[in-house]
Parts: sequence; C-alpha cells; structure tokens
Amino acid sequence: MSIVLGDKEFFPSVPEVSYEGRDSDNPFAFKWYDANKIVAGKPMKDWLRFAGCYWHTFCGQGHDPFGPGTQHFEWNASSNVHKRATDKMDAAFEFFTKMQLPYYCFHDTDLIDEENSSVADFEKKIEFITNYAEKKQSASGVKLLWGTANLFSNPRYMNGAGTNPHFPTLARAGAQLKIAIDATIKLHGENYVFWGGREGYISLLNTNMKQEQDNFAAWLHMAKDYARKNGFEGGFLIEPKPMEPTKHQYDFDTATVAGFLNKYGLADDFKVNIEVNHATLANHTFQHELQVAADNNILGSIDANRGDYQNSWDTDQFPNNIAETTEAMLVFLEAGGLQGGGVNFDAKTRRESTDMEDIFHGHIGGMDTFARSLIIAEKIITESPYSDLRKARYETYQSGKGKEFADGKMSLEKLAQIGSEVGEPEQISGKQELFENIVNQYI
Ligand code: XUL
Ligand code: CO
Repeated sequence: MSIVLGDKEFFPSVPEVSYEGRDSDNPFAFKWYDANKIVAGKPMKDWLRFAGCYWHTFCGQGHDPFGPGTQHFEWNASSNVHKRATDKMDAAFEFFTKMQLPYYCFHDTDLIDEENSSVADFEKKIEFITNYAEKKQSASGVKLLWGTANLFSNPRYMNGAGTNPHFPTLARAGAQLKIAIDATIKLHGENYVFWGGREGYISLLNTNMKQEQDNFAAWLHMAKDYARKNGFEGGFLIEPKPMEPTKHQYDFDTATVAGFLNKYGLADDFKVNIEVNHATLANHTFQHELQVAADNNILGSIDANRGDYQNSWDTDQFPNNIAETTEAMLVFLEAGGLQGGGVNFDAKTRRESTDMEDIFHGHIGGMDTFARSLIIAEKIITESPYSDLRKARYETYQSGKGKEFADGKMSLEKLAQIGSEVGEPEQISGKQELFENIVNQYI
C-alpha cells in the first residue's frame, strides 16, 4: 500500500508503519502484525481485515460530559463545509495508508458536517463527499468495510429512530437511513451496520415495548429490501449493546439479537458486529459474545476496543489485553473467522492524549494485540492438548446411549432407566486451572 496524501501532509512526523519484529524499539513499527505472514492457513491480513473508524479518530476531539474536546485537528480549520470534509478525508486516507489499514468505516454524519441541513441538502453534501471518497478509495486501494447512519446524535432522535413512538420522526430517520444505504452501496461497502443508539427505552412507564420492537423489525426488513433491490450483496450487521445512551437497549447482547432475528424472519440476512466493551457492559466477556455468535452462525464482524475493569462505562480504549484477546481468538479461529466482516477499531485515544501521533500508537498497539493473539491461539489449537482436553469432556455423547440422547432419539423413560442403572456417577474434574495454564504457557 503506498501513502496517499492530499494537498497537505497532516502527520508529517510519522512515516509508513511497517513490521519490524518484536525486538524493534521503533514506536512506529509493528512488533507482531506482519500482514502477509501465514497463520492457520492464510495471511494475517485476510483473517483480521483491520479497519480504521472515522468517528473516534477524525471527528471526536476528546469531549466528555465534564468538558469540551482537548484535541486539535488541523483538518477542521476551514470555514467552508466542503473543504473541511475533503481535508478530513485527506487526513483519514493519509492515516489509513500509513497504517496499512485495508478498510475503513463511517457514519454518514462523520463524512461531512450536517449543520441542520434539510434532507435534500444533506443528500447533496453526501453526494459531494462520496464522489471524493470514490477517488480516495481508488487511489489508495482502501475499501469500505461498512457504512452506517448516525440516528442518535441529532436531538430529533432523542426518543429513538426506528423505534420512535412518533411516526413522522421515524420517517425523518428513514430518509437519512436511505441516504446512508445509498452512500454505502455507491462506495462498494461490504456491510451495513445498525447500532441501536437510542433504540431502547429510558422508562418502561411511557414505553410500548412490543410496538417499538415490531416497528424496529419492520424498519430492518424495509432497509434490507431496499438495499437488496439496489444491488447490495453485503452483510447487514446489528451491533449489540445493553445500555448507554438508553437505560435498556433492545439489542442487549448477541443472544438477544439472535432471538430477535429468528422471531422476525431476519436471520438469513443479518449477523452481528460484536464490540468488546459492549460485551463487558452486558456483563459478558468478549469471548462469550463471539461464542454465542459463532454458535448461531451470525459472527459477522468485530468492533475492537476494551473497557475498564474499575468502572462500568463504555470507555472505548484501544485493545492491549493479550490474555483477553487470546481467549477471543481461540473462538474466532475455531469458528473459521468472520463472515464478511473485519476488525474495526471503534476505539479512541484518551482525552489527555493530545499529540497527533497518539492515534498511531493506539492503532499500532491494537493491531499488534490482535496479531499476537491470533498467533498464540493458532499454537494453542494446533500444538497444545487444549482442544483434545475439551473434546474429551464430552466424549460420552459421541457414541452409544449418549449419542442417542444427544440426537434427540431418547425418551425420558429410557433416560430414567439408564439413570437408575448407572449407580452414583464417577466424579470428573473440570480442570479449569489446567486450561488456564495451557493458555498462559503459549502466551
Ligand atoms: C457506540 C458504537 C457505535 C457503533 C456505530 O457505542 O459502538 O460507534 O459502532 O454506530
Ligand atoms: Co461500535
């Protein structure tokens, strides 16, 4: 990948980041991510399909509920909305190409400032900036992993978009949804994401949950039918999150989403985009969410980040926990990877990280964490007794009466008969500590 600059270089102090190996002391080099290295039969870059995200990296400037942003972005300097958008895109593609990121992701409103535009004006703005994006994509080879609509920031969506109790507001959101789908198709986006920002409730007292969920299913069907009719062959992804900004979000976790997709006949087209910090907010591990998705055949994509064990909000920090990521990569590899998705860094540098270079450090660390964990997980699966030990726990279901039961071919009478003949069953250890030690041995 060669570096693609616009009129000006936004990160002149950072060269192209490449693989130098674990002994390198260069902070702008990968220690583990070696794009073409073969792991479990294919290049790392094809397993991981890393993506940079527009919103945290090029839009959010570090504001929090207690104060404004601290990060100064040179691409915001122009007073002209179109110039600001193309400058931002130049900075973004400079970053993607310097970082060897093959993909990127956006919300419609990340690309260009909305500024209270009418639907027609916003559509024109999106048309302008997606024309520019087409040029940047073809100059660089960077592709769109997914697009989405921001249907949660504008105050009009305070009561939700596809679950809004007021039909005209839902329709206004639908106009924006259509523009975002059109933009994704135009830029050959490989997926389209629905993260239900305010699709939930703050109080059940004023909420008709059944109506809202039925509406949401109708909304998703409509979006899917429209996109398919217009040639979109990619995946639709629901991104589970239990709460924040709403008290209760309908797409609570992967198990909830799987049930919803089956109930409403959406399971053929929709999969999940699993975010690490959303998993932990739901009191699950990242590994748990991946496993539920894999078992339901809906493991679409990943939003990579991490939370903070000492508090419980969505901190969206860059991944750096090798043990956590290794456990996740075990599930990932056993599932055969992602179905059409990639690893998108939905992560932000801290409010106190104010140097332009800091976004490089965050992404280098995140990519190395995933790459290293992938290598470790492959070794655990192929070289250690891990898989055999787990398989052995279930061997009584592989043949004979256990298999008959597991195949659903046994009556309760027969099961009870066997149960009364076996006597007190042998005590069999779960050996969790041994499993944990094997993982640590390979780290
Ligand atoms: C919010 C979040 C979003 C989605 C896209 O928690 O993760 O950025 O990924 O709307
Ligand atoms: Co996300």
